[in-house]
Formats: sequence, structure tokens, C-alpha cells
Amino acid sequence: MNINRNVLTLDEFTIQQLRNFPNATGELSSLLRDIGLASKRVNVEVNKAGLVDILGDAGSINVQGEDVKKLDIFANNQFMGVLKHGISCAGVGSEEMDDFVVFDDEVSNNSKYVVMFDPLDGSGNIDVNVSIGTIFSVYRRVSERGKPCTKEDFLQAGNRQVAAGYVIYGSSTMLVYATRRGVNGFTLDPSIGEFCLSHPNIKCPEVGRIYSVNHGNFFQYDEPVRQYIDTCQRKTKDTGGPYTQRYIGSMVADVHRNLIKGGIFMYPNTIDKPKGKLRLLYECNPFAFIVEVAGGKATNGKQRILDVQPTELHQRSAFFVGSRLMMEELESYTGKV
Ligand code: AHM
Repeated sequence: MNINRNVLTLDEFTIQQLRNFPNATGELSSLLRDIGLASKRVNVEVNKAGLVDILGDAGSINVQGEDVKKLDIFANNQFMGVLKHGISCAGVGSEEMDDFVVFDDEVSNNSKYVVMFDPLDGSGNIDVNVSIGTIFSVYRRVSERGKPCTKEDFLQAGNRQVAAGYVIYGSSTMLVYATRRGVNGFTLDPSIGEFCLSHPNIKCPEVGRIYSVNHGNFFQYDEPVRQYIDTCQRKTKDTGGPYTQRYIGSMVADVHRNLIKGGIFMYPNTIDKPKGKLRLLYECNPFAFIVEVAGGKATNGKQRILDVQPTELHQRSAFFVGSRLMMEELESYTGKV
């Protein structure tokens, strides 16, 4: 049998990275392994989502007599479970939970990190077989080790992230994560049940031709944003166009595509949602970190996302993210950030 040993698994890759840091404890690698495990379990359930009518709807009892949980609750429990039982995480914040959760036991209290996650982003798309995803973000805690973690650990600015990533449950399932050293993508090989390095050292093209925004809200956006969208629509060959509008309504899929192909994703504030829709801690910060490490930019229209000091766990934000030169063109309308 021909085994391609050039293909590294997620575990092999993170362990290899460790060798560059003789003093590293391996806690981050262990955390990423835990996240990889939870996402494989979620992947299995996401793939069965279409069978929900046969097996029983959420809230009902399935044929085995078990409660059928909504997929987003299932995903939340999986990520909570692996992180609680692991050795690297002192507590978690989740888009699905009102408050953060402290894992108050001896091992967790001595752990270095806290993790924030959106267990199943875009879950409104599950019923129609559109890609959905998990987003996560890792911070070194600021509270004293040996004691339970505190709210301050979770309310850190995005520029203090140690790592961030996402899992996209799509035509294939991928885990992409960034540390300050780079962004790497792993595709799940279902035959061996492992994430394998498929997209090493991802760089976001400086410019692309895709803009992603909910056009249905056009007349609710501020004038400078409308002007920029108008410019996108008028691009010709001579001005770097024509542009293509692509908007799935599943942020993980939209930003993943633009990261790889080059493009800009926008979720501006609207009249109905004056603070924006997306969550700063669970959605904007992780993607801002990933895209910046890959060479792109991310702002709220006024400020670099990663410099915003959060005040609430579920704080919302306007969000603009993507290829550097496209972001700079947007800033020529909204003001330089
Ligand atoms: P959710 O937290 O309810 O899943 O909403 C988040 C999703 C993002 O994935 C996506 O970019 C956005 O909401 C789409 O919103 P809209 O339908 O308003 O364009």
C-alpha cells in the first residue's frame, strides 16, 4: 500500500510545531486535539441532520427512546465536555450560554487557557443542507493560576488571542486554525477519521473579486457602506473587476471562501440592528485574528476589531473582514482605520 507520509495529521502537526519551542508545555496542542475530537463528533451528527424527520425532530424521543437534542445544543455539549475533561482549559464561554462556565477542579484551575466558542454558527441553515461551522478562540488567562478563572479572562481584547480557528462542515469537513506563526487548514479524511494538513500556511490574497454582504439590508446600511457596495457593483475590468457577489448567510463558509480566494465579507450595523448582528467574542474576534495572521484586515468600520476592549460576553459588533486592499478601499469610504 502506498502511504503518503508527507501528509501530517493535526496531532502530528501540532507536536511538530512544539519542537520549535523547547519550553512549551504542550497544553495548546492538547487543547487543539480536544477541539478536533469534539468537531469530529459534531460532524457525524451534522451529516445525519437530513434524517431528522426519520429519527425524530428536536425535542422529541427517538427510536432508541433517547431525547433528540437540537444540533446546536448537542455541539455545545460536545465542546464543553472535551474541554472540561481535558487538561488545558480553565473555563469556557459559549454563544449558546448566557454566562461563562468555570471548570472548578484542581487540574482545570491550574490550566493556562480559557476558550470561547460558537458551537454551531449558521445553524439556521441546517435544515437546507448548507455548510455550517464551529468557531473558537483561545486566550491565556489573566487570573491567578491555581484558582478558578474569572470574567476578566473572557473579556480580553482580541489582540490577546493565542490561537483561533473554525471548523466548516461542508462538502468536506475542514479545521482551520491560526496562531501568531501562521494559518493552517486540515481536511477530515473520513477513512482514517483524522484531520490531515491540506492547506499549509494559508495567505489571504491581497485583493479578490468577491464581496459578501446581505443585499436585502442595503437601505438599512450607513451611507458610506452603501457607497462602497455601489462601487463593488460598478467595478469593471479596468478598475479590478468585475466583482462577484457571494453570500451564503453562513459566516464560516462565507469567510472561509474569501480567505482562500480573496474577497471581503461585511455585516454592517443596520437600522434594525444598530450595534450589528455578529458577536464580538464568538464570531468577530476569532475571524479577525485568523484573517490578520493570513495578511488581511478586520474592522468594525471605525476601529481594528482586535483592539476593541469588550465589556460584555455577548457584545455585538459591525464586522468587515477580508483582503487587505479591498478593506483599504472600503476605508476610503468609511474612514481610515
Ligand atoms: P446565528 O448566530 O443565528 O447562526 O447567526 C449568525 C449568522 C452568520 O453565520 C451569518 O453571517 C449571519 O448570521 C447571516 O445573517 P443574515 O441572515 O442576517 O444575513
